[in-house]
Amino acid sequence: MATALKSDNGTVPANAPRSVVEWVDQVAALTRPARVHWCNGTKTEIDALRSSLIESQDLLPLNPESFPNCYLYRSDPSDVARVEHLTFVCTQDKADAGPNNHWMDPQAAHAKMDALFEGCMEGRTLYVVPYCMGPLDSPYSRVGVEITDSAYVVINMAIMTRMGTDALARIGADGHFVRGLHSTGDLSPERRFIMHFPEELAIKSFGSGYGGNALLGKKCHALRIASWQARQEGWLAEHMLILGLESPEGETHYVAAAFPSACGKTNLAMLIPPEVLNGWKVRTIGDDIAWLHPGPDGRLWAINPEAGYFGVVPGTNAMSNRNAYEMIRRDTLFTNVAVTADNEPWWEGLKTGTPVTDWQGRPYDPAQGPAAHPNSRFTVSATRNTDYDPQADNPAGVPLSAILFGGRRRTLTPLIYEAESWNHGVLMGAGVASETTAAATSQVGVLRRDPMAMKPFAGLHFGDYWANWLSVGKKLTQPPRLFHVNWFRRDDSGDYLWPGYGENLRVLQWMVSRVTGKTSARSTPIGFLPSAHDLNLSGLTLKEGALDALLAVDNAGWVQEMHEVGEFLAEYKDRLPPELEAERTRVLERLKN
Ligand code: GTP
Ligand code: SPV
Ligand code: MN
Repeated sequence: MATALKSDNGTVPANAPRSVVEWVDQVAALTRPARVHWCNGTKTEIDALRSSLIESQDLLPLNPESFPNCYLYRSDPSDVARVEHLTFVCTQDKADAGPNNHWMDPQAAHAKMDALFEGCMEGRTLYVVPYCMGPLDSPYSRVGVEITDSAYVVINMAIMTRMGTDALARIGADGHFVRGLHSTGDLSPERRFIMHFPEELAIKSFGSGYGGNALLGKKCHALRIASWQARQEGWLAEHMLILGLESPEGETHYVAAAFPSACGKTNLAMLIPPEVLNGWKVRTIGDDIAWLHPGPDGRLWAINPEAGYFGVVPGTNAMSNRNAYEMIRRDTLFTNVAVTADNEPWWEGLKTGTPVTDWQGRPYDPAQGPAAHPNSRFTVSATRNTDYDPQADNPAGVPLSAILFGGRRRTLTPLIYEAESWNHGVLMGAGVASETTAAATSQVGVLRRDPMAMKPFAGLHFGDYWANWLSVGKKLTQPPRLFHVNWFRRDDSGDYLWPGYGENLRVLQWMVSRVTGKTSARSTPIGFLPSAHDLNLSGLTLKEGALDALLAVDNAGWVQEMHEVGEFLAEYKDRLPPELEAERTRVLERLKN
């Protein structure tokens, strides 16, 4: 049996499969680390890694009285978000990556990346991080190993995944695992690439230590690689939250929702009902990723592959999301927030306290921009959420009653509308458009098509991805109902028409009443909408005219929209499923009549 280099963590774990050991050896020969550390995921290990990061001042302890066991990490100022222009899907046939991805020939990509990885870990530690996406005992879960030279990545992966010895044991039983190789390199944006090889179940990421670029179990594995596998195997890997909504009568409905990055998934997943709606209860299964499988009962079953939250910090306060606000007051890793004189974390939208040091560690000066980076993040275990649903650990997952698509759109798309059929819903999801956010490095606020919130994350041709959605739908005898929502409509002065956050429950209520058949709806060319009196608005004051605007279908605007959706879909040419074009034509005809 091959042996790895001498490890400072004792030796190679007894349960390490040969395939993993051999791969670690190959990578160590290429990257030439000073030592190899096989992670076991124990508290002792993570505590020691954290202590070493504190010693090197990479991690700053925050106020231990008000924020016990909380730490601040400041990234390189050029490394604060996902880099979509440097993210590639490398398939043998370029067509398989689709016009929706940047593509590179796999051989060329390996050569490029291996040249960067050569000797890059000299003097550093190579960490071997075995992880399981999903409950350890779920048939739907998948395993991977990330090799990284960043201790910050290791402590994040320990929160975000089931990491360590048990995951390694599952690889032994599985045989297959996703190989993720990561190095922060010298953090030069010139030498930063996130490469995916779906046919090889491999990822190579170089030059960034940030979230989605570096925590390879998350977007790289659980979305880009998994969406490729899902299409081959007949399931769905999606950028969705999962929540359980319990009515006052004690009936629970599980709902998944796909909103683009920084468009409200974590907030909806942790919703606290407004007081007038007491008796309702939301529990969180997941806040970012869902793996959906058609079950033998004809329902669609969802698991959350993650074990923690990597959430947007700005905007979190006791009013908007009290759950998250309380949750991140202990045992939390903050990245790129500001700090107060009391050494407490601070961010825009917190509504209390004053920043003295900005996210880059400079004395705070409003002339230099926001105090916290707009994409500053918290990493925290899901179990810290007081409304964490124990069903999240159910190996079978939860059966979905509804799926929501949504985007951040200041005009046109109503507060909520419902698809007439699964295929119509797939068109609705495919046509999602949303204003870009700080979660990726590019201009913010630009409207772009982001089908199913998967534009940056589908590791395959969108035509093939939609075909898979349609074929999954055919397997479901009790499909979830499909809806589209928009919390982000604005008036001419730029103010939001809808209060959002906890008040979104009123929209979920209508959705549940549709699922249970307890309410009728207005049939319009774009789908079913509630009338104003169908929504429970007690105790809510909206601006004059807001509700009418939120529930209106602007015919001329939608004709234009459907033409634009048509142009967008046409980019997918011969791989575009004809059913989508048929649905679009049907909607357009209705709009014109
Ligand atoms: P990712 O983690 O990037 O995938 O983001 P996410 O979809 O989980 O978004 P999140 O819930 O973190 O919200 C992003 C931003 O939108 C935060 O600043 C929130 O305060 C804000 N936000 C969330 N929900 C609402 C809402 O209903 N209305 C308004 N106006 N803003 C919201
Ligand atoms: C997103 O951008 O959708 C996130 C954060 O959830 S990241 O992990 O960077 O992808
Ligand atoms: Mn996300």
